[in-house]
Amino acid sequence: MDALFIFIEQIIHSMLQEITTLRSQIETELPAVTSAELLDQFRLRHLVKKGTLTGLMERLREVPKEDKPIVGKALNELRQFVELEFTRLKDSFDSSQAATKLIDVTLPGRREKRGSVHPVQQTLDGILSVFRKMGFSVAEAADLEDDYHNFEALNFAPDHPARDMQDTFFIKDERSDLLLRTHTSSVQIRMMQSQAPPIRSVMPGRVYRNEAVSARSLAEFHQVEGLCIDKNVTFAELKGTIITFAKEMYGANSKFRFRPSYFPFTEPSAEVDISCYLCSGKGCRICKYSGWLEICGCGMVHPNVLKNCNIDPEVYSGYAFGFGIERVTMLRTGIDDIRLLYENDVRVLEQF
Ligand code: 2NL
Repeated sequence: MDALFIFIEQIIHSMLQEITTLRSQIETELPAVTSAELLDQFRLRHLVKKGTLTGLMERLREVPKEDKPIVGKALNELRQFVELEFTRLKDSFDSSQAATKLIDVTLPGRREKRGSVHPVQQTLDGILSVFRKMGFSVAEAADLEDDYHNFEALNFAPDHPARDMQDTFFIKDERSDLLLRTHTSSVQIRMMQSQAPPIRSVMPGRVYRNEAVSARSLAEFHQVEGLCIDKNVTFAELKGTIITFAKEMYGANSKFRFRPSYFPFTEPSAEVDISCYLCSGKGCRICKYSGWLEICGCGMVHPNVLKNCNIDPEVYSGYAFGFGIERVTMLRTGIDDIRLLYENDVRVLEQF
């Protein structure tokens, strides 16, 4: 019994001795580990499966259960010490390597990508500045509208196709008549209802249509509409306003034509074309060989619309017009796919 006891005592003693010896051996080795290569050799000596530390760990099995905590603790401390030293050296070699790379002052600088005003916003700014010069004020209202301001007051028949779920985004709500406005005409209705003529305003804003996205149309886009109400306002004044505006925007040499059209809220109604900027009317791919590009819709405000806003059509008359800002941007920039305007690819945007 005594002999066995002494034998076990010796095992513990020699294990602890070996741990101490290994530690001082490693401590003397460390100052010599001065490169990544030497560090790797250090790792192969001590930290791999066949290394010194695992060797000692395996011999922990020989230690009796009640003494395992003391020897185990000493071994763990040694392992932690070695691993810590290893990471410290590894980090210092890694970062000194990175530092040498960073301070290569001969490398050319990387150019900073700078932001700029979005082409659609540039177009809007240009449009508004022209209309301000012509005496128009600017008005805005919420994107969320009700059926009355978006359709009813604008003389849309109850069964008009635009009122279909297919064309308009309706909001699911206890109030069933909420929708995302399909044009900014709703802002004009609100203005006519809240202030007496004379009115001379343009209304820019985001509008929504339940349409498939393609190179030519988006479900969410921007419009500017204009409205002028006063005594003795004529179609001639409408023509003069549109042509003056469009010459400012597209150049004084542009030619225009007014074609009869139909909108529920204007009578008579017209669509305006500009001579193609690319072929000056000769016919090309952009104008589909017609020589003309459509730029806006317009007309004299329908008497029913005036009545809905408590304006007497016997005393007052007015004109209104509307155009898509993305469409003007495409004509101005030559971008032929409307989706490019919203993919926010810097390579596209930085050109304008
Ligand atoms: C187009 C055509 C247009 C109007 C919008 C309007 C508004 C009121 C009364 C009468 Cl409150 N008219 N707006 C009139 C004619 C055409 O827009 O093609 N837009 C993209």
